[in-house]
Amino acid sequence: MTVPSKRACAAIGIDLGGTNLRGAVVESGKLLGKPVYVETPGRPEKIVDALVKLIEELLAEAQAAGLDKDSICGVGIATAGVVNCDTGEVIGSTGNLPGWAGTKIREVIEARTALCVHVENDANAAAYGEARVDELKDLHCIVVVTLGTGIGGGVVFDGKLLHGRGWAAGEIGHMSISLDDSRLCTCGLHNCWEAYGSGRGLLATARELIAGQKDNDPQSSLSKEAELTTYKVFQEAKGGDRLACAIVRRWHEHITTGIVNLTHILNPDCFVITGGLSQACDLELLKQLTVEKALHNIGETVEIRASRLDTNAGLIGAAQSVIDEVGAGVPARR
Ligand code: BMX
Ligand code: ZN
Repeated sequence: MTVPSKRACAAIGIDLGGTNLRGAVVESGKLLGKPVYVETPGRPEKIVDALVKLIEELLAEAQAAGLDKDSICGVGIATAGVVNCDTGEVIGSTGNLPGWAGTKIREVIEARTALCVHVENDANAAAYGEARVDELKDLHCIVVVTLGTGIGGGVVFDGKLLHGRGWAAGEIGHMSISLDDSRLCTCGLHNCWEAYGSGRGLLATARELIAGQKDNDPQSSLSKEAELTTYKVFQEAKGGDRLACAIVRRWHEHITTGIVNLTHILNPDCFVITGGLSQACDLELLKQLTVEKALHNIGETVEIRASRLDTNAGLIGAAQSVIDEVGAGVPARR
């Protein structure tokens, strides 16, 4: 494995989600070029091949920009799933990445690229990246919520990520928010927050509300959609479609339920909302609903902020963690 030079302060960051792999070279907390996207292949071996190919591509891009291989600290990989950061192995995964659990990402990528690799859960990596942003770096407790294919989370206390005994701290998408067993999550459990507040959850809510419509209700164009998409629901809501507005409102109520639970457990300084669906989220409405549903004085004081790093939070945080690890000279994973 290449031993990075002490001066190295750039790293490759990759965010591996259920839909895309997104990678970039990160230097001093900023992207060197535009992020490169690849569709996430369906099988674990193919995902590993795609990771290696992406790393080679990004190394070439770094070299073209004047960085030699020695100035690259290593590769930070943010992946959906529960990750043992000491070994870099995925130890748990939902149906969003079938068969991914058991993949020794660090071992195989280090062997194939001769670079140092740090692997972190995607939402934890996003939280690590966001918590370094100037306005947040001195706060005591930050909770990052990623709204996308699933709901991910990362909790940062005094600048350090919470990992938990079995590395599953922050798997907030799987907190139970119902008792009626009507929603099956991709993790195999019922009633998970993710089954309501993620993109898939929004579509499940849409199907329920469409099915509950009465014949004499004003007809929504969503009822005629052969294939519902989150995009379509948000578009129709923007155009004032009443059913679409009701679906989006219910989605916000579902998201608020998780935020209120976390507020009572952690009493954080702030929540940062990120992920592919965060742009569709009305943060003022979330705050208003949180104040309504949380204990007096707790809901009022918690901030709900938009992400500063946007959809690059995971890859920036992952790159930063490998830079910090190499800088510290010792594995500083917990
Ligand atoms: C799921 C779970 C989390 C992940 C979250 C967000 C898997 C494969 N994923 O709850 O580990 O953080 O989704 O993932 O187990 P995303 O794909 O929506 O970004
Ligand atoms: Zn679940």
